[in-house]
Amino acid sequence: MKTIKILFILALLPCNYKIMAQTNSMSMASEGKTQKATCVLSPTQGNNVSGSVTFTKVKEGVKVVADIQGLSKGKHGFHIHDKGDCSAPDASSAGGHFNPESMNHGAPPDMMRHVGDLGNITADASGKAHYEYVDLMLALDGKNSIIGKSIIVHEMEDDLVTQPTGNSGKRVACGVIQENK
Ligand SMILES: [Cu+2]
Ligand SMILES: [Zn+2]
Repeated sequence: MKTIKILFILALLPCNYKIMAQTNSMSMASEGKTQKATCVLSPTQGNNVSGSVTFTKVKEGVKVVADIQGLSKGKHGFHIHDKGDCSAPDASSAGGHFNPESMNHGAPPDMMRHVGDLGNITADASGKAHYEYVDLMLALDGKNSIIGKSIIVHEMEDDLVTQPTGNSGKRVACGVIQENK
């Protein structure tokens, strides 16, 4: 009887190991962190600017792709702002530029910049702008995570120098950045 019991336990063992191994690889995958995030931009009061932005983790950093319409021709400041709150009619509820490292305002390739500084988008005569940039500073997890922050499109060009805003004027569109699940 004892022998049978032992044999039975032995027969079960490899099976348990298999389940353990599977559970481990599953938890590792979910801990594999955010790969993608999306933001839908809606116009602020009195404006007609809308669009979408995607953030995808790539080897070098995070690839940002934006398609925006309803703009006036030319350059418009394009930033990640500190609060994921677009509720105010002028989007002032979104706060200032996302700046977890307490730096000065700058341009995307600068070492000294806000994490949220994405420079400008450029609209053509039909009011459409397409933006693509692989950013080295912003992240989809950890201290520089942009999940739950907002994106703001501005009325005017970001001069990339004026502190702390780039002097790009009013906020014409706002959206909250959400993790893709
Ligand atoms: Cu801004
Ligand atoms: Zn800034």
